[in-house]
Amino acid sequence: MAGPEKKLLRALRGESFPVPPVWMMRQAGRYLPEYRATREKAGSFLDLCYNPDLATEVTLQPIRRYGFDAAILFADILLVPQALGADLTFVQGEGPRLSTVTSARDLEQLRPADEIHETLSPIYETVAQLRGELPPDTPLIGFAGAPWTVATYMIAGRGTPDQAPARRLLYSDTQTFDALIDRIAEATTLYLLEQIKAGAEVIKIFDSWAGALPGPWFRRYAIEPVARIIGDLRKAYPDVPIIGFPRGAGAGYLAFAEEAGAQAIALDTSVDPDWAAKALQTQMCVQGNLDPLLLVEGGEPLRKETARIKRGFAGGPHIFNLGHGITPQADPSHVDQMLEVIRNDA
Ligand code: 1CP
Repeated sequence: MAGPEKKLLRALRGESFPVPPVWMMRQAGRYLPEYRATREKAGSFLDLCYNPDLATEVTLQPIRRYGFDAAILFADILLVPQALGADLTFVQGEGPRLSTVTSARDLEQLRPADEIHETLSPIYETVAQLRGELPPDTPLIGFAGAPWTVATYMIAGRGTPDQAPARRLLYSDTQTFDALIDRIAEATTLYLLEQIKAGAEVIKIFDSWAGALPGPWFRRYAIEPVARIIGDLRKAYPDVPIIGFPRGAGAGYLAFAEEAGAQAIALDTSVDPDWAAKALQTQMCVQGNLDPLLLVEGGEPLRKETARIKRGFAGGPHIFNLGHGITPQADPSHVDQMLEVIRNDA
């Protein structure tokens, strides 16, 4: 693509910078008054996701306010289950509720993976609109959930602290569980291919519950399905970098880095930067991993930990980010404090 080389894309290709590129997970969200106002206008969270004008607007809000080095499409990982035919609602203050898939019969009720596009076409429209409206030096990140994480919501019908329903289905009806993982993986590949076709320049795959997988199953369900998706995306679009996020993987981060085929690995808050700099950053670009609670706290603790992460990853390719999403309780002025430390190139 012509035009200025975007810093985030250069980091993903292995370059390091004295001032790393920076964006934040959930950078469009309830901590911002302008987001709350737009969301109110949209009606519900899902109405916001499926309204290309308003979804474009909330994607751009944090770029205008903070000048981040990347924008992330405003959507949700649970739109794929919805496109597969699950009933989905978001209960204010409580989170998502879905119809559940816990048997071969439930699985039969779902749509084939290649029938998702009718539901998801407004999302592709948002991507295209964003590519027209973003500043030329701000790349657009498209995303989806990883099959395991999406399956945990489809099986339980909601968020749970430990993903017990999904783990139980894995043990009690492995065949149905595997078929569900395969259906989600296939749909996710098609969804991400369309996002790239519409203009997404980077893809992030969120495996937010990778850490809930029992160790012996990590490779089979957190690495293999993601590796298949990445392989298929790269066959069609070899130059689009992919960021993996096996949150909570612990020791599994090493195997993920070596085997999933991602160009970068996003680190959760539990990962020690000193370890990751030696064990992971020598192989690929790393992204992370400030504790989002520090953006609630602000002040000296925030400045100190921001500087520690910046310093810890100064020797290689790094995208500064949080270890998980920014919370609604975060103070928008604390984001400025974080950015001051990152952008001061001393
Ligand atoms: O406005 C609101 O009240 C809804 C809050 C909200 C927002 C702002 C939800 C509900 N989703 C989103 C947007 C969202 N979700 C984005 C947009 C882009 C950005 O980052 O700015 C992204 C990338 C996601 C991804 C997502 N959704 C993940 C993976 C990342 C993570 O945080 O671990 C997950 C697990 C979800 C599911 C989901 N969606 C929303 C909630 C509250 C949840 C978690 C449900 C639960 O486990 O209880």
